[in-house]
Amino acid sequence: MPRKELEALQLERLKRLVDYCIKRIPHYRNKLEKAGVTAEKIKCLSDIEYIPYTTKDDMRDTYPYGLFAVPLKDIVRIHASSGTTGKPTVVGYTRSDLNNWSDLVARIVVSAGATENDIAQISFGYGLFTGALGLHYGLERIGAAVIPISSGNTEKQIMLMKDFGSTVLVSTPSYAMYMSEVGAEMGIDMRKLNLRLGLFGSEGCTDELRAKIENNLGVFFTDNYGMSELMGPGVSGECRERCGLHFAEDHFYPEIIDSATMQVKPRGEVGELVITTLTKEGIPLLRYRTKDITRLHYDTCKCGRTHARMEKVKGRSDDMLKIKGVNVFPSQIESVIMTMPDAISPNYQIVLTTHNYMDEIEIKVELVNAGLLTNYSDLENLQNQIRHKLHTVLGLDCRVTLLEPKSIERFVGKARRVVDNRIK
Ligand code: DLL
Repeated sequence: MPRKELEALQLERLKRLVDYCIKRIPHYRNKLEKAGVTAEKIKCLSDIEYIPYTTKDDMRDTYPYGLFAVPLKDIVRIHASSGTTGKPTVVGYTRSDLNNWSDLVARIVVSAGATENDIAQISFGYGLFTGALGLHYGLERIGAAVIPISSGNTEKQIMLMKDFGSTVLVSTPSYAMYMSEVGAEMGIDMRKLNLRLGLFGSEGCTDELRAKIENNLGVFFTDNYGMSELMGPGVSGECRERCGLHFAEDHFYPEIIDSATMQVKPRGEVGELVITTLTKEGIPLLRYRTKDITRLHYDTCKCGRTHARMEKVKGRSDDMLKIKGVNVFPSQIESVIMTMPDAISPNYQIVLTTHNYMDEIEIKVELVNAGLLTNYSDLENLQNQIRHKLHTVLGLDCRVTLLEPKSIERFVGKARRVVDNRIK
């Protein structure tokens, strides 16, 4: 859709949404009344700035159903966020929400190159997490054959991948990497299987890890992004050009803000992504602060799609580590580790502690070959090389510990790589 038409559609939907929220959700009615916002006040898209932000706290304060805009009889599915502490955030879908969700995921998988001829192995965990069912229905919608295997039981995954001839793998990048290790241990050349496309998402992945996964599994890696509060996967995804994730702007209106001042940033700048759902019925969200850091590009993609392209998520504003006063994103550390010689596996852990009231950072990395552990000078050389590279990239002195192969925990869902034991 030409951008002019798209923007007209967004404006019409935004006005309707404001009216819908005022009429149906007391929590929003109060907030909007306080801010003096009505549908009539929204005359152009930038008038969205009159609307107050929504945060996870709004969802917690109204737990579980307080932000629902429809009676429960009209809700046909409930999911919840994968948060590890406290109460989860709850999301309800109407029949129309589920229909849109399948369409949006179908869009993403088609732009990544999936077709009705594909056999898609869904190795996300099925359950309250939105990843598995989201991709499941989107892939079914395009006519692919879906294998709902879920996550875990990795040897069986690989056996079925081989026997069933799976052509598409759906998982987190870290689980895909782990699968490639287990496949190698089983003596299977994963590159010779039928896999051709990876629909990976739900967590960040550096270009270096992406290249490793592509090489180990023989797949074309595509990234897709979403969030349970907003719907799940289906918010944005890469096309074959892989120059950003196309944002479903007809259903989600994106803004980039400065997390500190909460001001909207000019187009093209990096900042926190804020999203307004334009079509959701069950639980619409106004200017939801995702905490994810990225940048949007509005020029038309080489593939012809006009929807804005979101750069791959750089990190979360609440993931950013402040170590000895220096801002560090775990992805920067991952980048360094991935570029190290083949002696180092892509598994690592970042451990933070306090020593003499100062932050200390230790990076634990695994060796590929245990033989190196007996050769002190090689080991020291490697350690120094990594420390030096980390210092150049981060501007920080890190302790580097080399560990035996396979000694760092593997993940079948989202990886947790940071252990923060600092005294707060
Ligand atoms: O992870 C939804 C999803 C499932 C997306 C499957 C894509 C594929 P949550 O569990 O609520 O939802 O986690 C949302 O995960 O705010 C980001 O911080 C992170 N995230 C999701 N996709 C990506 C990605 C699902 N492609 C949170 N790259 C988001 C980087 C991602 N981070």
